[in-house]
Amino acid sequence: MGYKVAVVGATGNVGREILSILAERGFPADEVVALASRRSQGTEVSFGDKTLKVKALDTYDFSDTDICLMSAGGTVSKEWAPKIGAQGCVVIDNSSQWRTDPDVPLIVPEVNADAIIGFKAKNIIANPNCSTAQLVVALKPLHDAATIKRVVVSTYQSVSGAGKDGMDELFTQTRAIFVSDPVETKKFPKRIAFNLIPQIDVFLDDGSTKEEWKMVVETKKILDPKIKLTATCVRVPVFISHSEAVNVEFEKELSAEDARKILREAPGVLVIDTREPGGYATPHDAAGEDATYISRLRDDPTVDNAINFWCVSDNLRKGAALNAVQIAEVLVNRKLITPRRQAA
Ligand code: 11C
Repeated sequence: MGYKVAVVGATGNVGREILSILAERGFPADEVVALASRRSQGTEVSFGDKTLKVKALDTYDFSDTDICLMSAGGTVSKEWAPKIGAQGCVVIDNSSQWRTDPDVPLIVPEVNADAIIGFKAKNIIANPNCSTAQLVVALKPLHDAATIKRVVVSTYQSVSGAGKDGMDELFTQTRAIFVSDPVETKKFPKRIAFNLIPQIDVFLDDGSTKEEWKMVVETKKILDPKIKLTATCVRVPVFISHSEAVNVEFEKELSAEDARKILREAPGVLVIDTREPGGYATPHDAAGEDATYISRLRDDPTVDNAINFWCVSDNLRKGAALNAVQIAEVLVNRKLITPRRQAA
């Protein structure tokens, strides 16, 4: 018998993407169950060429479910992940609730798959923030080659990072501007259509935002606590894919040309960089794709051993759903879990 997999938050942007990636990649599941709040009970969601009827999370029995892919926000995760884990089902959580817990591994399979073994403490594995996931995929092979000292990153994050409401707000405001209707602002702190907003998540005491803080602490946990990182996170009027302008300073010598060769061989990375008009990846190119795209590789002549590059990836896929499914694949491929219904 194969695995039984539950998807919590199945009606959301990321939940729907998880279902489609499980089907696309032929995940070895005998049964996939779509779960959400009672409000969504009975809603139909697609799973490959099948349709699943959403069941209510709070009445579902996890005792024979092997893996729960959860994308329902921090509050749901705080309450439910420990309860589900205690029933012997491994939770792969997309929220920020467990990422800094020392007993919960924070995993990007291309970067730190070996750390997954720590899941046994709580039966919970955390998926990083979307802006961190694509960044560490690009940084890992460079860190292995020349040891990263410092990273300066500016992000250009799509509205889908803020969920369906964020996407609806960009659409509605854009339409309102075209037909000269009043522009309403609900989800974002300022107008997002034909604008950009240098704030993602709440402000912290030091003037940074929580999104910027997440990039710092998550990169340290996944890659190396010695790496210094400073971030400026910006919301842009793009529906899907986050982009990042990255400056990296190394301990050892590493040119942009060396980096290009290393990144061409790196797992999960696709280099598109022909130094001509259009010879780089844009958010539109990355949407619906699995890779982390690297473009605009060049030396930084203002400091020793430093390079600049541009990094783009689909935030709903590598930044969330794809990474979560890849974590589930690591559990299965490394035989860290066996189907519970077979054992019974
Ligand atoms: C955004 N990165 O673009 C956020 C969304 O910690 O998982 C994901 C938040 C998180 O708004």
